[in-house]
Amino acid sequence: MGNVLIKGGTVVNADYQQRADVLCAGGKIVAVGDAAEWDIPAGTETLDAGGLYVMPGGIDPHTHMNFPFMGTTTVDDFYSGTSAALAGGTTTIIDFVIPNPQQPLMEAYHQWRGWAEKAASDYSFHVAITWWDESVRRDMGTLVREEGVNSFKHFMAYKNAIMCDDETLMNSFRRCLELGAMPTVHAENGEMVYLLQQEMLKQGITGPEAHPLSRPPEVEGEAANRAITVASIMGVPIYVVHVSCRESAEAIARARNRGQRVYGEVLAGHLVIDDSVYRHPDFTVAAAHVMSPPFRDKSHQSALWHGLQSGQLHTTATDHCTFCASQKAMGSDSFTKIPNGCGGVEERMAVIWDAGVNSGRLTPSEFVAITSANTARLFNLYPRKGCVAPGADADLVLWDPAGSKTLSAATHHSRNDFNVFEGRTVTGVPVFTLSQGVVVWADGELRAREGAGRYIKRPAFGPDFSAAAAWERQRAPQAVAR
Ligand code: DUC
Ligand code: ZN
Ligand code: ZN
Ligand code: ZN
Repeated sequence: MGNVLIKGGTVVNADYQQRADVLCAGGKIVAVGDAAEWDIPAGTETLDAGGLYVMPGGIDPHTHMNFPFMGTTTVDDFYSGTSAALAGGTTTIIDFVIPNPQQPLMEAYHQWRGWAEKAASDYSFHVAITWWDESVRRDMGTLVREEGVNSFKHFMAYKNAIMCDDETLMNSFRRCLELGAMPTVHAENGEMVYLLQQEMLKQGITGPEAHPLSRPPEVEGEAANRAITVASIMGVPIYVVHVSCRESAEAIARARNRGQRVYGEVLAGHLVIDDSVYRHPDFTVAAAHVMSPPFRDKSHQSALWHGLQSGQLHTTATDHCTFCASQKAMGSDSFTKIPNGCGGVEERMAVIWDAGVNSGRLTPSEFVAITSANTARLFNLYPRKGCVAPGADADLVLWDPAGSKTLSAATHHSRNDFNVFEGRTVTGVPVFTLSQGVVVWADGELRAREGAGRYIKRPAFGPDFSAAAAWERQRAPQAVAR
């Protein structure tokens, strides 16, 4: 790994900005300050960052690469998906191991680890709990203690497939508490969705326009409230993935205002795309937007922005889960068979900068917080990831706030044939991306290297986390001695 000197830029961290040079060596940041005071080794590559922001590379805490789902597999594997991420300034993804019900957790985990070996960027895994028995309980312990998994995902939707019932939520959340791991939830009431889907089909509404009607905001709000309630009873923190509507944003804010540790993630797509896409006359276009939770009417977008601005919501992600037109066509006679998922891993940073920073909703430091630092903190990657400081990984994005581009499937790096941000012109773009101190994106040229990404272990929070939870439990009445 050569040395790289980034000269003359403005370093932006979540908590401060400064004009500074940055020296990278051996894949790490070794100095931040004034290069005139340093001995620069011969052969160091210099990047001129004049007029650019130097920020920690994005961390996308929610992607699905190489995901076998709804009878097919995503078109992006770990190589194409992480390559697209690097082109967009994202240098780490946290993907999901999703065991089939009854599949041993460790078997699924090793399957995903194998698929991910071709990743071009660093990556980590949340593991989904899709069923429960003693072996699941035991394997959660192995994953936390030996494999660096500190978060477990629970799908409250997808009945008859990967959905968790409340008993499994209770069992798994209790186990998360013991292990110091973070429970996360996909909050949608799967029973209600299932019944509403059947009603749509009975009424003869079989196209993609039925998708959002079968998953109204109320089903998300109910599930978010329920998961938060389970977490409160167990005294464990909770992270709600893809908060898409006012109902779940409010559930999170209410619980936080009571002092509960609840965290929320927002997808770039939900911030800027609305549900009119499902009424597009062309099936291919409407189906390309089928993901869960669905896009909402515009009024929900301001609730999500306000949550990010106020600190009641914390991270941004994409749920990057790409299916092409021929895969989406599996649902041409029933919307319930359209594989759920949309892309965005390359576009997230630019879309949020454009809609967030350029509009005055976010400062550059707040942008760093919600695209990188907060995720690093919540999932225990900080300060290795999520900040520009000596000792951190040299995962950086050099951002041109004045550069523009038009997002399109014709130019994106995902293998998908559709881009949900098609035609959107954004101002604020990544000019250089560095991964492990290597320039992997340079002014439109992608130099991703298959297999260069590393699996990143995330230690559990352990005793501190349980101590915080024990404080919650003190509030429970003590047994009365008679
Ligand atoms: N939602 C999607 O749209 N795709 C993958 C899984 C999910 O919950
Ligand atoms: Zn989900
Ligand atoms: Zn997902
Ligand atoms: Zn195809």
